[in-house]
Parts: sequence; structure tokens; C-alpha cells
Amino acid sequence: MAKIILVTGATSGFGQAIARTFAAAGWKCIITGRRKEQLQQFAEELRQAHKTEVLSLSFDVRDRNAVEQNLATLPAEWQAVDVLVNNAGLALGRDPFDEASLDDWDTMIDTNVKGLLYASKAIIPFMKKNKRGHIINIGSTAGKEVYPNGNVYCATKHAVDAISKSQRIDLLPHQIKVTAIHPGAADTEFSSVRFKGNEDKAKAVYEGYEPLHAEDVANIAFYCATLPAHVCINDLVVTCTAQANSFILHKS
Ligand code: NDP
Ligand code: 8X3
Repeated sequence: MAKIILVTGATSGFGQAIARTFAAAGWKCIITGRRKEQLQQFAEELRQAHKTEVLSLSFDVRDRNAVEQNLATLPAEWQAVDVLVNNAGLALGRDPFDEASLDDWDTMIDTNVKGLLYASKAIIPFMKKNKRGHIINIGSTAGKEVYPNGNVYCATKHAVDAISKSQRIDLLPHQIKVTAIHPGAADTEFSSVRFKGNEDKAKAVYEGYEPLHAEDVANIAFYCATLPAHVCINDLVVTCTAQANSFILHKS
């Protein structure tokens, strides 16, 4: 029987690449994101290209009721979720603490932290019932060391790191694996979102070196998810070769 993966934030970047990689391997995919049309088009692409079943659910992970309504009540044939990838997230702004926007901080905390909590809470009961499951949380190198002007984005990713550790302990009796993947800089829509559509600023982030690509992270997620049942990668930091940690990057 085909396995089921649920990926939050699958309208672009890592989420889209992850869904593609798993669909290509025959997994059934539940994909989510706010941009409904984009999500539906992507669902159709996956169905056509990989002849797999896809369920697309459009909602905002910050909206607790919407998360519950969409995920806690999955159709019966979709409830046996094998892998949940908590990927939906964003950075907004890169400003000193005293100048950064409170609204941006709220959005990052609500999305990167609360969204991950809501989605996990909705799906864990299905995993407990099935006595198996795997949660893959997308953290960041920003969750390992803070960098200048990263303040609250870094804090949310440190929270993802801490929540992953605590999920791993608390879900152990239910045989649910928890993997945190912490990527460094990757050329997705991330910087365009962070700099609010300023494409020059976004492009500059990736100049002078080859960053990670979404497919790199997708392949890593696939590797983690397809290890034998008794093996779990708990914590994985991955950067491009030009990056040493969250603040040291060698540009040519
Ligand atoms: P993208 O901007 O390309 O993708 C972000 C995804 O998250 C989109 O599908 C977006 O969908 C979704 N999303 C954002 N906010 C919400 C929301 N409120 N509700 C539902 N979905 C939401 O960026 P990445 O692929 O790079 O980012 C994915 C994850 O990886 C994030 O958690 C990010 O912090 C993390 N990360 C990124 C790195 C990078 O350098 N790119 C490095 C390390 C970690 P939609 O807009 O349709 O809702
Ligand atoms: C995204 C990578 O370096 O912008 O988490 O924090 S970085």
C-alpha cells in the first residue's frame, strides 16, 4: 500500500520539492498552503507526472480552527499519515532588534512556531492510532546560532529545535520518529518573502556562491523518511559547501 506524506507549505520551495520527490517514489501526498490556485495546479502536476493520489488543502497554519478543521478531520482514506513535514514558515525583515516590526515578529512566531504546534497536534492522534509515524520539522541553521538582525526569526527556529527535542521524548512510547532538518541558505522564495518583494535584495543573498537548492533538502528528507523502522536521524544540519554556520559564508 502506498505511504502517505503530509507537507505543509507546499506551494513553493522546500515543500514543493519534498512533495515532488515523494510523489515520484509513489507516495500519496497531502499538500497544504494558503495560495489555493497554486496548490491546486501543483496537485494536478503531481497527479499527471507521477500517477499518484494527491489531496490539496488550502488554509493558513496560523489559524488554529482552520488547521483543526482541515487536518484533524482528514478523510478516512487519508488518515494513516506516515510522514508529517512541518515546513510552512517564513522570515520577515532583517532589522536590528530595536527597529524590527512587531507585526513581523507576530507573523513569524504564529507561523513558524504555533503553526507547527497546531499541525502536529492534529496529526499525532492518527499516528498514535497506527502505532507508527514520522514528524520531520524544518528548522534552520538560524535555530542553531543567532546572527545579527536575525533576532525573532532565529528565536522561532530555536523553538523548532527545542520542540523537536521535546516531541522526540514525549512521542517515544508511540513509536513516532522525530527528525529536525536544519538547512542553511537555500534559493527558494524565502528571501523574496523576507524582503517583501525587493528582488534585488533577495537576489543579493545568493550571489557569489552556490546555495542549497530545494531539491537538496527534499532528497535529505526522503533519505530520513525511508530508513529502516529502527533507525531515526534525530537532528541534521545541512549547508551548502560555502557556508560554515548561520553567519559565516564564503562568497567569491
Ligand atoms: P518559500 O517561501 O519558498 O516557502 C514557504 C512555504 O510556506 C510556502 O509554501 C508558503 O505557502 C508556506 N507558508 C508560509 N506562511 C504560511 C502560512 N501562514 N500558512 C500556510 N502556509 C504558509 O520558502 P522555503 O521553502 O525556503 O521555506 C520553507 C521552510 O524552510 C520555512 O520554514 C523556512 O523558515 C525554512 N528554511 C528556509 C531556508 C532558506 O534559506 N530558504 C533555510 C532554512 C530553513 P503560501 O504562501 O502559499 O501559504
Ligand atoms: C533560512 C536561512 O540564513 O536566512 O533559515 O537564516 S537564513
